[in-house]
Amino acid sequence: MSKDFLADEDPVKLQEFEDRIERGEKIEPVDWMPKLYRKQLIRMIEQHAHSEIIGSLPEGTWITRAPGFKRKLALMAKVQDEVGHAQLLYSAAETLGKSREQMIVDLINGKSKYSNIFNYPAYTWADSCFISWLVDAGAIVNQVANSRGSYGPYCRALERICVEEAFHLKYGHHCVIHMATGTDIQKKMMQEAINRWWKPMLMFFGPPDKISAHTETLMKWKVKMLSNDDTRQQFLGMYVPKIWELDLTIPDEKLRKNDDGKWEYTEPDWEEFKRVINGDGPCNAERLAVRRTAEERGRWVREALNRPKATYVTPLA
Ligand code: BYC
Repeated sequence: MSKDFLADEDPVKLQEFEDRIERGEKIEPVDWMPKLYRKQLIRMIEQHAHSEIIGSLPEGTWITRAPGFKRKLALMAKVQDEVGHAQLLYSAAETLGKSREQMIVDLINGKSKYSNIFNYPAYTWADSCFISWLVDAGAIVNQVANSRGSYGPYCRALERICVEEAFHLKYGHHCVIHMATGTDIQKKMMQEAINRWWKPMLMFFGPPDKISAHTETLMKWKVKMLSNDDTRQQFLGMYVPKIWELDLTIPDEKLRKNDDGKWEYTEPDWEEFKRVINGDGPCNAERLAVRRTAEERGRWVREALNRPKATYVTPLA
């Protein structure tokens, strides 16, 4: 597919572009780039931005129900950070020529994708703890790698995001430790959350390399610095021992580290993954309905800000 897309590119410019990437140079918005590079970056950064916005919804519902003032403060700050990450990422995608308004329209119409994992419900506080620790952990593995990639604005956004995510990770780990070492009921709640989220978590890193549509092209151009399987393996290596350390189990009897250092696991249901990312998961309709409402209610603010000849009234007092 990528060959067809590249057929009408200037071969000299394409070679120069690929040489620059090979040398580890950053590509900036004003630089020449193949149309496919631009298109793939818009797709990926836009999906990432949407994931930050939608990802703040399952956790956001726990702000009012967080157990205690300190947890409430920390969760509020975390959710605010996630929305801020979306702003950074929408700005990075805009440098490639797609407007923010169009990205939001494509999200709420179901045209653009966002991460599979946020289409599952956060039933209990323990679900929110799982997201804060392990979903953020998975995101960090992906983002630290890709922050060393080729497109300047995306890499700089990722660097900044990773610094904030590191705080989220500590907060999430603290929450899970508290639950796992608390009362029997707390520990049971945490275990049930792990059981619920494990398969969507494995899917979070994308389909296996052998069926991943975009990995080869994106890795060649250093947009993705690790393949889906390598990111998943890195996550398993870093976090399975930490989960076991807390005397929690993982709902996969096959899960183990082989002598070659690779983790063996039961493949999640990739048909379910396809259904969920294409709009048919447990919470897709609810998530998009929330964004649609936000778009409608906030429209007057955006229109006012965009009015070229806005007149401002001086307050009387
Ligand atoms: N979910 O060829 P592939 C966060 C799609 S937010 C949905 O392997 P690619 C957080 C893929 O788009 C951080 N769709 O794709 C926020 C493609 O479909 P299209 C989330 C997925 O791009 C708040 C098709 O499947 N992180 O952590 O090479 C609170 C084929 O896949 C998924 C990012 O967004 C998925 N999981 O690789 C707490 C990272 N996986 O577009 C936490 C940025 C695949 O052809 N994204 N698809 O219709 C990436 O790094 C890459 O896009 C992926 C997939 C590794 C996810």
